[in-house]
Order: sequence, then C-alpha cells, then structure tokens
Amino acid sequence: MLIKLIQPRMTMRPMDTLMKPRLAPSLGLLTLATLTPAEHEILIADENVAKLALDDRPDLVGITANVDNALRAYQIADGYRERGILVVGGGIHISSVPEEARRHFDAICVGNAETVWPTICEDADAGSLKPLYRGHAPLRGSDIPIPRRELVPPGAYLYTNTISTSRGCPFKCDFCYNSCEYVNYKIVNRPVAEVIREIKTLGTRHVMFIDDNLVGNPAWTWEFLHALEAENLSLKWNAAVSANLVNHLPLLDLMAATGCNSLFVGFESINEQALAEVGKRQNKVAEFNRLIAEIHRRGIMVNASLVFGLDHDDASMFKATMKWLVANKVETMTGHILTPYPGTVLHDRLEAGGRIIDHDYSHYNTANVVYKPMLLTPEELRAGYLWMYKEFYSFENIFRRMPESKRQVIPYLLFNLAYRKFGGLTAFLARFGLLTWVGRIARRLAYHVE
Ligand code: B12
Ligand code: SF4
Repeated sequence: MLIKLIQPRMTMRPMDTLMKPRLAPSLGLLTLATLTPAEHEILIADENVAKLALDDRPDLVGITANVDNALRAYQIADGYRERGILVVGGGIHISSVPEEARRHFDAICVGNAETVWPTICEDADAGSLKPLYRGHAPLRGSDIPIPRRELVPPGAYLYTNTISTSRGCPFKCDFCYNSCEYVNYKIVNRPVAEVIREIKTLGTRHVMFIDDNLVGNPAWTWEFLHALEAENLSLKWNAAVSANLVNHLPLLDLMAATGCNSLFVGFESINEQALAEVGKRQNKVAEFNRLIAEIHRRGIMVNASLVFGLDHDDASMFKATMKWLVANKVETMTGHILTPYPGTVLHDRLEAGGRIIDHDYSHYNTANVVYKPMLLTPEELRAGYLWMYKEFYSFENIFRRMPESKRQVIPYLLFNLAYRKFGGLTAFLARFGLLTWVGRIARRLAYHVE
C-alpha cells in the first residue's frame, strides 16, 4: 500500500511568525513511519511547510490532529473519504474525543500507536479495518521506536533535533491532556541506552527534549543524565520540567554538567489558590524564586510557562506576574490563556457550568478566550495576555532581565530580539533560503521555543 501521513496546518497566535509552523517535523508521524511494516510505502505531507495535494489516490491516509487543527483534519479526512479512500485518525485531540472524531474517519487510534499501528496497516490491506483501535494496552518504553528522520526533507524545518524520551507525566493538571480519560498511565520512559543511541543518530550536539516533563520520573532522569555524562557527548540541550524540580537539586547539578542550556518550567501562576483550583499541587509558589535562583546559579536559562484567566485571577494578576518575572530575571516567558481542551477535567467542569462560549476549535490555541472567566471579562483577559507579551519583550524589560551568566547573554539577546521582538524580520530572512542558517543559530541557542 501507499500510505500517506498528513499533518494539517496549525493555527497561529498574534505573536507567532512564519517560523512557528516550520519549527519541527511531527515526531508522531515519523514514529508511525518507523512502525509501518516494510512492504508499505510511506509519504509524509506536512501542510505547515508545503501545499497539500488533495487530489491524489493513496491506498490509506493517516491524519494526526491536535485541538487547534482538528477542524482542518476533519475537512481533509471528509474529502478523501468522499473519494472512497480509507482514512485513519490519531493524535491527542482524536484520542481525547473519540466519539466526535470517529464520525470523520474510517478508523481512529485512541492513545499511543506503538501497539496498534502495524495491525491497522494489516487490517486496511486486508479490507477489514475496524472503527476503533485502542493504543494504550500497556505501553512499554522499549516499544517506542526511533522516528524515521531520514524522511524529513532537508532545510524544511528549523529543528530536526527533537527527541522524546518518554510519554505522559505523573501529574494530571486539570487543563492538560494528561487529565483526559484515555491517558490511563502515568509516565513511560524509554530505555536509557535507546535514547543515547537516538541522540547519536542526530549528527548534532544540540538536542531538544520534547517530553511533557523530563523530571516526571526522577530516578529515570538520574540514570539517564549519568549515562549522558559518561558518554561525554558535549551536548547542549533544553527540556520542559515541572516546578517540583526544586526538590531534586542534585538532578539540576547533573543537568548543568551535561550541557543543559535552558529549562521550560511549568510555573503556570504565582497565585497558590489558582494553582490548587486546577489540581497543580506539585507547585509551591513560595519555592518559585529559589528554583529560579538555583537554575540561574548553574548558568541555565528559564522559560516560564504561565496560564492566565484561572478562576482566582483578577486584573491585578498581570502586573504582579510581570513584576515577578522581571525581578527574577526570567529569560523567556510562554503565556497561555486558560483553554479547556476537549476531554480534559477542566473542559468537563466549564462545560457543566455552562461557561464555554466558543466551540470553534481553531480558536483553541491558547491565544483566545473561549470561556467565561470568573473575575475578569473576556476582553480584559485577552488584553492582559497581549500586554504580557508586549511588556515582557519591551526593550526596557529585555535590558532589565539580562542574564547574569555571561555565556548566556548572546543566546538571550538573540532569542529575545531575533525570535520574539523582531521575529517577523527573521522569518522574512528565513524565506529566502536562509532557514538552514537560521536553524543552525537557533540550535546553538538550545532554547525551548513555542
Ligand atoms: C513538540 C510539540 C509542539 C511543536 C510541534 C512540532 C510538530 N510539528 O509536531 C510546536 C512547538 C510547534 C507545538 C506547537 C503547538 N502545540 Co504543541 N506540543 C508538542 C509536544 C510537547 C510534543 C509532541 C510530540 O512530538 N510528541 C511525541 C509524539 C510521538 O507523540 P504524538 O504526536 O502524540 O503521537 C503518538 C500518538 O498520539 C499517536 N498518533 C499521533 N498521530 C497519529 C496519527 C495516526 C493516523 C495514528 C494511527 C496515531 C497517531 O501515535 C504516536 C505514537 O504513539 C506536545 C505534548 C505531548 N506530549 O504530546 C505538545 C502539544 C501537542 N501541543 C499542544 C498545543 C496546544 C500546541 C499549540 C496550539 C500551542 C500554541 N499555543 O500555539 C501549537 C500548535 C500545535 C499543532 N496544531 O501542531 C497541546 C495539544 C493539546 C490538544 N488537546 O490538542 C500539547 C498536548 C501540549 C499540552 N500539554 O497541552 N507543539
Ligand atoms: S505537570 Fe505539565 S505535563 Fe504534567 S500534567 Fe501538569 S501540565 Fe501536564
């Protein structure tokens, strides 16, 4: 069979530039490619980087979807099915709302594909495709293969050095996909030796770990970082971590020793009650400043993940958060308007309270207010969110937040100016065949971008 795997185009936020859709290839689709039995041919089509041909006739189409591009995924699936071509859907959104999604596909895969994709291919080939495949029959770390990066067109993306060492997270914050019913496992880590082997296949010394939480299983992280240290690969890397890293400072020492350059930390809010309201009990606001200081002391930069519009947030929260970010010299901020992803505990709660006011999934990219906030109007929330980005990346605040560690000054300025403040110009340059060049610099920064 000729199997076409499609990533529909993502939606853009006001602060995104054309670099955003070209950040990285879909590891989900490259993983499906590895899992595909050898007799089939694979074609990967990413609508973020090239126009999508929709008049072709593959034997089977597989589409991945997150919430913001779900409507586009359904539209593509409906089009192929009208022409009698079999279409399978998978990915986080499809897994979160299987009853809705199955109306658009001949078959859907709920959860990870490792244990079911070969069967789906076999059934499609035999003409006996079933409507539903559940992929969460105990996934073992050793089931997760190395994605087929050789299928990535050269020069199409800023980064191809993304690696996933795990699936899931031990926590289940109410707004996160990890709180969905289908995620009935905690964290699954790959064998350390396999991850090291994958790093060596990258042919670069810069690695972006895209796990939900690199410290989700501290014992595994300890073993992994020791192995990385022993290999002496002189890496530069970045990753996302939960704020309870403050309880694991020896891990932070090892991170610094193995080349960690920046950490994306899920602080989410500086309001303890707001954190409790969404089940984020692992975060202790009183420990945030100490965590940032400990990270900085080791020459590592911080990208603070923040969520605005929680039920305890009023209009004073924007200025208070800005003051905290600047006082702590936080190098980067990724802000989100609280968004009830379908299938999450948060979604069910807001829906039950009649508080969801916008059901258009293409607005669910954390830059729009799709629900009624408690202590703010939707307009105040949206304006405050936009103000946070503008104010955080003002020249004055870029200057005030300058890192104390000298070796971080250039990456810091490049990120704050070339990616955020003048991102439009950088994206413009990238269009003129300079993406590889921009990518090379970006990889050297080893920064976690979104
Ligand atoms: C890397 C990443 C990005 C990269 C994407 C690079 C790329 N081209 O894929 C960047 C930074 C660009 C990005 C952007 C955004 N992201 Co993002 N991102 C992630 C992250 C951290 C890892 C994704 C990944 O590669 N996972 C590893 C792969 C192997 O897993 P997977 O894709 O789920 O695939 C497995 C299964 O789902 C299944 N599967 C997947 N597709 C298919 C298809 C078929 C046919 C089948 C059978 C099976 C199948 O099989 C795979 C193997 O088991 C996830 C968190 C996470 N853990 O997934 C968030 C995540 C997917 N992102 C999210 C969001 C919201 C966004 C943005 C909207 C953010 C924003 N504010 O702009 C945008 C737009 C996303 C889009 N439409 O593509 C949410 C999605 C929530 C939801 N309910 O949909 C997540 C879950 C983060 C979170 N915790 O909330 N993101
Ligand atoms: S700690 Fe982060 S990844 Fe884990 S459940 Fe909470 S929001 Fe999701």
